[in-house]
Amino acid sequence: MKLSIITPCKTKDIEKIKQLATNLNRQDNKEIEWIVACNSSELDLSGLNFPVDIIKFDGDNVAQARNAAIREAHGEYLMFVDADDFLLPGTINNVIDKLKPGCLVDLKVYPTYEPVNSYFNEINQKQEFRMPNWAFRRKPEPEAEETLLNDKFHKVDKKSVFEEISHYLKISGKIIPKGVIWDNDILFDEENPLYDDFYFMGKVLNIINSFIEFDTFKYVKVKHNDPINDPSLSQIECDDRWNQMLNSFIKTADLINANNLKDCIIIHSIKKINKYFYNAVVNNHFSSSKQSEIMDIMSGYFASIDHRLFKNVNIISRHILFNIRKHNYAKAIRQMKLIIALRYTHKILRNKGRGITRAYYEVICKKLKVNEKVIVYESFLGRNYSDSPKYIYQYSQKHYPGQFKHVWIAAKGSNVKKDLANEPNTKVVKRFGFRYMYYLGISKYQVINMRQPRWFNKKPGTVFMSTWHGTPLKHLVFDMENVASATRLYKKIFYEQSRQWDYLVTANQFSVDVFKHAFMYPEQKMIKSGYPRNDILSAPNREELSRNIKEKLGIPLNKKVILYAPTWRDDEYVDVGQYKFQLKLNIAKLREQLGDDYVMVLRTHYFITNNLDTSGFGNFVYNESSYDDISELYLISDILITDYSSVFFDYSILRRPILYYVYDYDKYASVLRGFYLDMNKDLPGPLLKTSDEVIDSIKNIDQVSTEYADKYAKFNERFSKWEDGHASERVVNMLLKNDARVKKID
Ligand code: C2G
Repeated sequence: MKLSIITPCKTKDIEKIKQLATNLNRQDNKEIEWIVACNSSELDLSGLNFPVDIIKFDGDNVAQARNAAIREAHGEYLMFVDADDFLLPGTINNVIDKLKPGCLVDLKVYPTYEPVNSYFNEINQKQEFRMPNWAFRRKPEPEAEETLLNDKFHKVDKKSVFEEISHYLKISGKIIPKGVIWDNDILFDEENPLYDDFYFMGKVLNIINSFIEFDTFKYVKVKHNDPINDPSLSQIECDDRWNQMLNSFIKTADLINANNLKDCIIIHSIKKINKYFYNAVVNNHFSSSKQSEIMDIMSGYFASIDHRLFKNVNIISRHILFNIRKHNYAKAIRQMKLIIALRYTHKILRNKGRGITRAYYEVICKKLKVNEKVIVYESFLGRNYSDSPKYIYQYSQKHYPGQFKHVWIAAKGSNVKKDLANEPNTKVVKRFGFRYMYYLGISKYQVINMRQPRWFNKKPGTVFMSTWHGTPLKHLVFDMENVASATRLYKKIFYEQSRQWDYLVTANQFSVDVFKHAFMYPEQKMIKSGYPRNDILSAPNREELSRNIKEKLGIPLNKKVILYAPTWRDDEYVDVGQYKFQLKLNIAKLREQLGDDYVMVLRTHYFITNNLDTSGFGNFVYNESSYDDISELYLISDILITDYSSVFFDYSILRRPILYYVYDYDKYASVLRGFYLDMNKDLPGPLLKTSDEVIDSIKNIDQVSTEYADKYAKFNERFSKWEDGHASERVVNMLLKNDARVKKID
């Protein structure tokens, strides 16, 4: 047996293990032995695509798992592949002939946030590996050459070498001769499992000098995007991390014989400690007395290091670290605080306007007393006067007149100020401006339909209400595997922000059930009310309202109205948070075939920043993408065309026909998101892939309605049972329930 592949496994990794088996199968190589180390005997690994040896180990950490597997390995070489990582097909065949005793093979690591299952497709009920697009861009591999590690580390003063060392000290992508490991008793560090491979690879590099690097056949490392439920070793938050890090640095530096390598490792450790120390001071970790034990370990370590190596950090950091070395801990912390303050000031000055108002919030507004009478509202990041905050506001104005000061947040370029110009007791403030910061700081109530800013500091005694903005169809947050459209820390940040919500407004039981897992939000804090924004759809005077809105928009009263309201696509963006939309619906054809009886109201999602040019469609298309309130557009329309947008849940309250124009269904459903509903079964209208199908359905809309009548009724039963036109009342009652001063006027 040539190669043993070792994979530590937790019980919950079972799906990933199945995918890795498929991946190993695609290596088409008979000389691989696969060992999976697990501490539970309950793991059922039958029926995998690749033969596996299961090793049961005692203990609970990854170092123990890997060590147990090393002891049982039969291969001449060892490779460590974690359950959620994989190798491109052909990788093993490409390198196996080049393995040499005493020589380390190093595959370049390709880090990705794409979830492992996006690389696998179901084909004929079997999972098949799907080659990622980037893999096709591979250049032919040049003849891999043997290099000597010592040559590489010779020039210790080269910055790139220090950066590289952290790569060499990780096991991902390394193939190591087993003889070297067995003969030298090299094992993972079970006492410091968060840094176990640092010590392990340190020992390996101490023995092996020659290595071959492969650039194009990569080890694909899937990075974790859910630090809350599935943290990687580097994301685990635990009190012991500092101890483990320092101990592993000390142990590793101690065992290395070659001076160049030793220096590189020490420099790497100094830089890492400096960075950690900075973060620890930011988070106030070094204020408690128990941390002096860690400072003592640091001081001892620094005292043992050749002081010349400190020149690799900048002069200020060096000064601070030397103070730690000299046991001047309080002074080191003070100096670090000063650096932090200076950096913060620099950031503020660089950001100019927004930085200064933020500083105003941090330094002043955060400390101001709460004003019991102020309610702040924000809808779609201040872009609109709309959605549930609007109807909560209107209800409070009507039933608690003169009892509150209402503050609306308006983004630059929005109509909010205009919309609210004549409203009593109402102020409109510019998002991120001084007054915005002030009112966020002093308001007792905040009613917001998306997330609050990350830096927002909810004060005790205040009430934060998240109304959210739709019944979920697309997978959200913790159910989303692909967070390509969001940042690496998206889930963690979302989790922390939603812990500040006192209430979450929900439209139906289905949403309650989804939010429990998608947001990990407790059911007892959800308000089961229906959406305030939908009250208008059951208003007794909705005919009259509809006529008024049509007149306001100049829409002819003698034509029927088709509302086209698609959602955004995670992969079609111009910049962070700015998405574009390509109109795939053949509007010219729709106009030609339906223009006599219909007009179309086009409404793009609020994330879409490109302005669609509809000037060529005469008086057939009304582009209302910047109209404030989509609920009003629902009221005036006779048919809705949408796709994966939550708009149809609300629209269905009107019981009018809904068509789904889903030209990119396969991509959206499987690659971009994934849905909570089976779109093929659960929807109250047909899925249409072409403009012709859309036209045909509109021409035969009565027939479509009859066909979908049963499904529509079931859909209403499931999603709009709570929508009786009184959601605002229920929600405001909850919002103000502990406010003894207010007096409701019916
Ligand atoms: N919306 C709109 N115009 C559109 C699409 C959406 O005004 N063309 C508004 C609707 O109020 C809708 C809300 O934005 O309910 C959310 O839009 P979605 O298309 O569902 O997408 P997203 O913003 O990703 O929210 O739980 C709902 C999810 O959060 C989805």
